[in-house]
Amino acid sequence: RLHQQHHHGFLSDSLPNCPDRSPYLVGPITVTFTSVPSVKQIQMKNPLVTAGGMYHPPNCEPRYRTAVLIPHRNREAHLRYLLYYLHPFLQRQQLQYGIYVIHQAGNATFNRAKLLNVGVREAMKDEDWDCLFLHDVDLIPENDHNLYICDPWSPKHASIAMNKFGYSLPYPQYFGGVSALSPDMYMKMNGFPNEYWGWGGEDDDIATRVRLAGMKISRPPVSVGHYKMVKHKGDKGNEENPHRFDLLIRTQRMWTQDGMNSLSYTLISKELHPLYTNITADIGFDP
Ligand code: UDH
Ligand code: NGS
Repeated sequence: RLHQQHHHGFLSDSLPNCPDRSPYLVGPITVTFTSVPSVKQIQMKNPLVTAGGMYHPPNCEPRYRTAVLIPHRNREAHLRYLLYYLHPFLQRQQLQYGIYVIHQAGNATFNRAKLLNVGVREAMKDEDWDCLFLHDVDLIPENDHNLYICDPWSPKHASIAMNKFGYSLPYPQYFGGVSALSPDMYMKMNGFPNEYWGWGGEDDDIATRVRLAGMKISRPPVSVGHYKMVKHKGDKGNEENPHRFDLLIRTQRMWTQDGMNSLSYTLISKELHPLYTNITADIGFDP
């Protein structure tokens, strides 16, 4: 409330609700990766975004509050492409939103799923988000009918048609890239696993956890689930995880013990950048 008063000079109750369907949607978007946009350029194009990458529609009371959480280390150029496209995309959807970058401190092996757990815990301290979008940094949505809101009953897999997989799923159980859960659903499955260090398998584990927690993955129509990936090579510090198949056999036994209820990390900093909130955490290393 305070935030809105500050913004508009009057109480939010005097704003009409945003319409059921945003009038600003355009459908397919052309995504290109030429020169990396600068932070200044992105800021200029998004004057209503406030410190920490927060946004509230100026003229209506939003129906949804979405936090976008991006696991990150050493992908600055990708991050700028994503911010360049994502801020206008989310604004056209008339959402209240915040963008969080969860940065893994140090050089230990990367751990995508644990970073996302950290992001959820930290983001929920800021705001009563009703939807969490877990978002790889190198995937740009190509159609704004792909609404960044949660399904009421199901974890949603959004990146179902990526260009690198010929705009289809690489395999039916694939749950990588971009997914969306309400905080309740996230907690119901005890969040994501903390023990996947390095590349691969954690997304398959997450898909299994969804099922074990008694939920079912939903997917949007293929045409709206289009994503374009920024091309890149494998990262240093995120080599293939040789233990991933062993871990995947144990999901059923582990999901209630490993997750949000076992999460431990040291928060190093939480900084409000003009275009996102940067959470830097020491999440430890592969024991
Ligand atoms: N990420 C980083 N920095 C890293 C590693 C990963 O920011 O060093 C983040 C980033 O948000 C990325 C996500 O974690 O989008 C997933 O990383 P990934 O390498 O698993 O997936 P991506 O789709 O690349 O980016 C897959 C191609 C390389 C795999 C080669 C293994 N055989
Ligand atoms: C599977 C991996 C997933 C990964 C997917 C797509 O084999 O983590 O490939 O990978 N599962 C295992 O390794 C067990 S990609 O083509 O994006 O590199 O997301």
